[in-house]
Amino acid sequence: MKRPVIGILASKYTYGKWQLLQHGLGDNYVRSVEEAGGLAMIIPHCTDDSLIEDYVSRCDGILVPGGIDVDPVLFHEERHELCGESDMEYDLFQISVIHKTIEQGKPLFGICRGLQVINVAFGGTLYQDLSLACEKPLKHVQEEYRNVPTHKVRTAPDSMLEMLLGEELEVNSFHHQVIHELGYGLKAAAWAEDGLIEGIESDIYPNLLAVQWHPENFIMNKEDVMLPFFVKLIALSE
Ligand SMILES: [Mn+2]
Repeated sequence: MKRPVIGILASKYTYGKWQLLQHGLGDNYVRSVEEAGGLAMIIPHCTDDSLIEDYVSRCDGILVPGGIDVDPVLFHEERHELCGESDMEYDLFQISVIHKTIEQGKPLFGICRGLQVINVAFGGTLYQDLSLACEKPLKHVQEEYRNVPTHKVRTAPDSMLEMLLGEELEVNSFHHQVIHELGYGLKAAAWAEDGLIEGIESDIYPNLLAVQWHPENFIMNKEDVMLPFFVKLIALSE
């Protein structure tokens, strides 16, 4: 059987003496998709909507990976001093990919910034920093290495996440922003112990799943407990 093609959105950075623009993607994303039975295809960032539509149409599923903050203008807020680096052009590229993925009825998965930008693409808002979300947030920017879980997450009963990963699990954490108001049709599917949203799904769009942690980094462990997340992405994309 042919492996489903999973389009993963490239990050944007400059490199070398001439600071030329690059399209980047962490190896852990690629390996996790391959290990779960898919083919990883990097979708380069671009500003042309017809190109974006074409890229999405060549993929069987889309994964929006981690990255920098989302520009608060996109959820109608002024920039808070604690908001990090953002790139409006890049945000608009990703939002366009998300809308086209939904239009084409393809599975949409998100990781970390991916969850945040999906929420914004559906009209939701973010807390620009964890300190604005609750009085005593857990440590969500861990010092430990990428594949080491540092906080617990509880999944919603009867959610896809519960089915895939159980009622409670240990996750890694590398985010200083979180969801504030959920976007249209989205529902919380997992929470950290401080009540912050760590996963989203949708009743309206059942092939949507996004998490605030980084499941791809667990591919570095001997036993990859997060592989079911990627297996589900591949299964929905078949
Ligand atoms: Mn976290």
